[in-house]
Amino acid sequence: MSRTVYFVSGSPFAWRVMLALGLKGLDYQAKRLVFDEGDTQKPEYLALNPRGKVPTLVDGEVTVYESLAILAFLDRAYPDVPLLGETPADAALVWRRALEIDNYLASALTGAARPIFTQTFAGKEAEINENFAKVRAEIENTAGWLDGNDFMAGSAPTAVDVSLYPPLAMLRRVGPQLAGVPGIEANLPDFETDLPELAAWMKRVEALPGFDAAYPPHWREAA
Ligand SMILES: N[C@@H](CCC(=O)N[C@@H](CS)C(=O)NCC(=O)O)C(=O)O
Repeated sequence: MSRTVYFVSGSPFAWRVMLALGLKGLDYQAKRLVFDEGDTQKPEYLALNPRGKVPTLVDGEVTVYESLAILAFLDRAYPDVPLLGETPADAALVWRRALEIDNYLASALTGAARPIFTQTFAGKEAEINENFAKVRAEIENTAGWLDGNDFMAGSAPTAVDVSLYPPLAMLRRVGPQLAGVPGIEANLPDFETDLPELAAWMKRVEALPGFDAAYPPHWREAA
């Protein structure tokens, strides 16, 4: 049976799905789309995902979009290596934290970073800096989730880990570049020195099966 993930390089929502597939040991074909080429707005892609966003998973006869829905589908379809914990209480914790990532961290990150990367930030500096303050608070909050465990919701990796790693990796990568943007005070932490438990957790995620295959190709190309 064929399994395809449509992704854009660096999309944290697509990256989490690819990490989840790797963690479960599932083979997949990664079909790279390019925003600048209009790939996500082409009729053949809109037929799969009418919102024109990535990711979309096509798994045999099943097509799913919205990354958290994809994780839920994968966990029901392939329950080995659970992404949502073992018990109802585990599942509640995993869902809560995954939703906190999307509703608070990812939304603040988008509000802060998008105007900078699209060069439309002039006049919006105060709002962007407010979003960066929210991003910093959310990062510190997530560091507390470890609570002495190896992963974000206990001793094994879950949907929380695959959802949190991509935005943090993005922040770690862009932080130094933002330092020189006029009027912008991102003040992002240095993970190694300011949040060593989080840095150690990132290394554990980087050692998980399938990590390399999911790594954004344009980051690899730039290295
Ligand atoms: N809630 C969606 C968010 C997906 C999303 O926003 N993807 C971005 C890339 S990171 C996208 O495709 N944006 C294109 C657009 O908004 O036109 C999910 O979890 O899948």
